[in-house]
Amino acid sequence: MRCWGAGFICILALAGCARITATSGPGGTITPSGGVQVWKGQSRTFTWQSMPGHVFADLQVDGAPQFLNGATSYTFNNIQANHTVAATFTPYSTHYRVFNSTYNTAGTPLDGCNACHSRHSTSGSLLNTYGTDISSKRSQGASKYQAIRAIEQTDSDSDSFKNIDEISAGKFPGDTASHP
Ligand code: HEC
Ligand SMILES: [Ca+2]
Repeated sequence: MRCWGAGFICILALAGCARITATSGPGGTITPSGGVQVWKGQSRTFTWQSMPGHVFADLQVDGAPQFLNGATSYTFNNIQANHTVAATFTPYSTHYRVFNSTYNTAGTPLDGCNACHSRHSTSGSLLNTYGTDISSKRSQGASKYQAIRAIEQTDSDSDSFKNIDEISAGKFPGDTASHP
């Protein structure tokens, strides 16, 4: 049963309703969006989609960043209070393009900034261990392409799997919790 927006049923049963406010930044959309009314105790799933030239960057729930590891939806279970959910998107970076075209990772969990950044950071300051290894090759003069090729046999996150084996398996080479 639906809980109607500012409508009749919700006014009658105000105590039984909660609202989830879903927003998306430029470069993408979230579904459903806006003020979503639900009956308390219900669940609600939100999905997001980036627009061409952009990639999903970050999901904040009640203002807190979520660590999604490639998930493309978020579900509130047993909703008891109002919540917010906000998806943000970012334009492609060159590193991102080079990585995706080299390893064919578009549409896989690795298709995002967090292959190299611990979490998307618009300042670019948060590199994970794999990103840090790329960065040190770069400072020795390697191009972006050369840098990722040069560390294929390296185990950046020390989880005993080489970067190339992790990437081939769709796992994160800079995250010890993710491996084949
Ligand atoms: C394949 C690894 C990789 C991916 C994927 C990646 N980055 Fe980066 N990024 C780096 C590295 C490494 C640096 C540090 C600069 C360098 O060494 O080239 C960096 C630096 C940055 C910077 C700092 C400015 C600069 O260019 O130095 C920004 C901003 C940034 N990245 C944004 C992004 C965004 C946004 C995405 C996703 C669309 C992304 N990055 C995806 C590796 C990556
Ligand atoms: Ca590894």
